[in-house]
Amino acid sequence: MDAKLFAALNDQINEETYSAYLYLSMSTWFEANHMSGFAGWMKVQAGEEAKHAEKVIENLQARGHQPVLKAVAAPPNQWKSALDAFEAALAHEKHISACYQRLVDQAYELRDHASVAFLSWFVTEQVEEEKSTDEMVQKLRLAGESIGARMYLDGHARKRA
Ligand code: OFO
Repeated sequence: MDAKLFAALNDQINEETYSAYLYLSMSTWFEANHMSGFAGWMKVQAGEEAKHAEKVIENLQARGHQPVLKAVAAPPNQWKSALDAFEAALAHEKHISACYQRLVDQAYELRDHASVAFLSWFVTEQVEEEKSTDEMVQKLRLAGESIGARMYLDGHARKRA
C-alpha cells in the first residue's frame, strides 16, 4: 500500500477511537443528567465506533502493515442540553463522513481498488450514522422545552440498548 494512504488510514484508527471516546463521554453526561435512555444510545454508538476502529486495523493488517496506535485526545464532557449533545454528535459524524470521502479520493487516485472496495462499506455506513443521529436532532428540536416529550424520547432511545 502507498505510504501516504497507509498514514491516512492509520490516522482514521484515531478518528474512530476518538468517536468511541466522544460518545462514551456523552453517555456519561446523559447518565449524570438523569437521561439514561440517551446514555444507553450513546454507549451502543461508542461500541460501534470501537468496532469501526478494529475494522480499519484489521484491513491494514490484511494488507501486510502494522498499524501504529497514537494518543487519543480527551473529548468534551459537558453539553448544554440533550439537543446540544446530539447536534455535536451530528457535526462529528459529518466530519467522519468527510474523512472517508477524502480517503476514497486518495485510494482512487492511486488506483488502489482494494482500498476503494474496503472504504465503500464506511461510505454507506456514514449515510446511516448521519441519518440516525439527525433523527434524534430533529425529534429533540420538535420536543423543544416540553419535559414530557423529552422524557418520551429518552425512553424511546433506551430501546436501542
Ligand atoms: Fe460514526 O461512524 Fe465510525 O466514526
